[in-house]
Amino acid sequence: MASEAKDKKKAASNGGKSKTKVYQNFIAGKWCDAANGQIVENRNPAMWSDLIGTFPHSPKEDVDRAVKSAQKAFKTWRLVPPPQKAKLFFRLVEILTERKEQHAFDMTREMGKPIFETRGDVQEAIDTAWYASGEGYRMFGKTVPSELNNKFNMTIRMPIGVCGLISPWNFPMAIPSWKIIPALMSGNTVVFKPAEMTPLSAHNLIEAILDAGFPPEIVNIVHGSGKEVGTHIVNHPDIPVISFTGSSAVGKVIGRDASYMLKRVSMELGGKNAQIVMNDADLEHAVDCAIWGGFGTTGQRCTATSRVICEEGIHDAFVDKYIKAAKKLKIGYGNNEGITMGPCVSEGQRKSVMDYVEIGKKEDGATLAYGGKALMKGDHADGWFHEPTIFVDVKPNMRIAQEEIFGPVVSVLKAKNFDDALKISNGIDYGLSSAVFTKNVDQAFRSFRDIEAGITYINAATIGAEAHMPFGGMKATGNGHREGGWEVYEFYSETKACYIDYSGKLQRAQIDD
Ligand code: UN1
Repeated sequence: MASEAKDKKKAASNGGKSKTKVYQNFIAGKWCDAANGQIVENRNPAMWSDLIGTFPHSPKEDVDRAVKSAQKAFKTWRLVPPPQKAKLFFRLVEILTERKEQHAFDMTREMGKPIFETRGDVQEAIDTAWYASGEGYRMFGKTVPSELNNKFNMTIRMPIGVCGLISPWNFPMAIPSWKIIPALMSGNTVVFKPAEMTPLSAHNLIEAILDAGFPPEIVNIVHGSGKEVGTHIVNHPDIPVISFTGSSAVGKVIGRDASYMLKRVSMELGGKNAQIVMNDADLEHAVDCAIWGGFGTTGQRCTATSRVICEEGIHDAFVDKYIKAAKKLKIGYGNNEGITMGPCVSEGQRKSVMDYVEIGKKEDGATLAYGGKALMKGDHADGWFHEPTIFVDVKPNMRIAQEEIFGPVVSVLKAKNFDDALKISNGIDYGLSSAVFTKNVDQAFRSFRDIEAGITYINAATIGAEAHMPFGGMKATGNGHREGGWEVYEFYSETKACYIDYSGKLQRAQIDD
């Protein structure tokens, strides 16, 4: 692998042996160490003693170098006809498909979700590249009739420049692909900072992009902290476009700073998604979906089902079956056979889950119905495991019903009827995903109309958005932009209004006939 530095001198502590893989940044068309030579370790959250490799811990000078190169590369990349770009994305589809199993294995090893989930994560990147290869043959503008004779109006789409892309650890290849692929397809160049906890999947994606034959200078990856590398990207005067996925707290700062500099900024932030279960719902199906939505990815999705709102008549039966189903989850290292739920991504993340369980236990009236403990013994002793946890008798204003937990904790609430369920579902700051289980078509359509969320599913879990559909949320979940599908191409391109007057004389709009 070209990217693994031959010099093993900097290998981090692994008992004095020098087998540790040393990964690098990719800046200005070359793999390179951080300018200050600093490195950080990447470890397996299911087996903390498993050291995966080391990655650069870059200073902001590395961002400066990446931006300079990306600016230069933009001058030529913007002129490459989109159908030619499309062919490169088609090659990327082939390469990622060939490497899917290895990339999934690597991803499970570095962030913990089971291999069947990480295969899906890689597939989401493949789907995103498929979509881009088609989009390259469209990139439509519009023709619009002019109000004057002998005049022609149209709009075209223009690339913008260098895009600063900052991604989270829970979808380590899918979310970077949602950003990098449409940014490049639209003719921009990229400076990419992946999450510190999942640098290997980001590295794998960049390597696949380079192997597909894209001009190397159009994409840069700078590993490092949010505080130094991320902040510098957001505030860099030569990066006009910022896309960030992460917490609402960080998003507010990024939004403030980037907007002040008049940048185009897209933010995908938190969620507190509810699954509503009406009395007429198919109970088994609703339980299956609440297990997948609540405990898939160990609850570490922005789209995770964090609340289940049951109509009174189905509540007790639902809770009974939900607990029985949660007991069947097999918790462990996700590259092992039969595992259905992995660890939390880090010690800090598990600590935050444990804190929320304590908060839930103290909330007046809430009952811990299942789980509630960190798993620290036997096969679980070397990782950041936590039991799937279910609270019942939860009231809408409790902290566990309001705040994003980002872990395997689900609150079950009771609703008197459909209107009450909608009110509870909407009674939060966030608005990303939502689900309603009902056989009543009127309620299904009212859900689309009345739920304050960017995504509403009928009879399907709150997780599992498809890459060619718009993805994003309302309220505190973001600032109105969408990733995925056709909408993201609006974000990564400017619209230019073009007029051609072929009358040969002065024609004044709004004045002459
Ligand atoms: C996220 O949780 O940040 O819809 C993204 C889903 C996935 C993407 C989740 N396709 O659950």
